[in-house]
Amino acid sequence: SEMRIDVVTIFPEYLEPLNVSLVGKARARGQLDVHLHDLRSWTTDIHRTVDDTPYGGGPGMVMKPEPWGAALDAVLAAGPEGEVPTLVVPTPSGRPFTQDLAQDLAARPWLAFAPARYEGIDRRVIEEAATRMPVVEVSIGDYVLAGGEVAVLVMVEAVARLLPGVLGNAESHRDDSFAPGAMADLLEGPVYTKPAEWRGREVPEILLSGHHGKIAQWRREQAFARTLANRPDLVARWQREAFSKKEREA
Ligand code: 6GU
Repeated sequence: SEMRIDVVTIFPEYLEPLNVSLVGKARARGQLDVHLHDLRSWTTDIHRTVDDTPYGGGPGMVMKPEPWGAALDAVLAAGPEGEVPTLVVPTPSGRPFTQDLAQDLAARPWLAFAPARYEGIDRRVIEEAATRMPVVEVSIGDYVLAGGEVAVLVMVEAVARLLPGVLGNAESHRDDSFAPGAMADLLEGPVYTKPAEWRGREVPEILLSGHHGKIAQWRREQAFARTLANRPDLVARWQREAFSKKEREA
């Protein structure tokens, strides 16, 4: 049930955090098999060139197709016979990375990530790869990073914690914000630990009461208030969904 992950990048050192904490431990336990590759090892010129000027003009540089083509050929050849990875291409113009997509990716045995720098990768690389393997272009949010490497860290961490046996107990992600089920699409509320008073601030009394039903109710209210304050778009979506359900039933 081990998952294999390949990452092709011009900055393998940017992926060093994959040795640390949850992902590092999953690797050490053999739950995750991560292979980092330097894209420049598939260049053939003395300058190890990976970029060139864009056809049609415009700012910045575009990643050349040849090193990416050779790199993806090598990644395919290095994996299990007859299997192909799902290729994840981080880009601000991709589809949004969500908990649903993290779960979809976590169910796949082999992922390959192709983070770009500059203005992106020559389009033909993505088109040709899609004839050989599933390809998904993914954005981690509505802002622009200098490259896709940090997005790979985000996605690998979100996927790794969903793999069987990676988190301490299976309960740990049941209440996650965006997890499917009762708390679906509700943000998590505040949490507290000892001491019961700190710098004159007390833990909400209800949490010390031992009334499990009232505590659960209070937590739902807190979660709702936080969702309304921080994510009014989610609340508006529930309202639209409730309205269309009523329409269907009418
Ligand atoms: Cl996946 N890549 C880059 N370069 N910028 C981003 C992004 C990805 N997602 C949001 N911004």
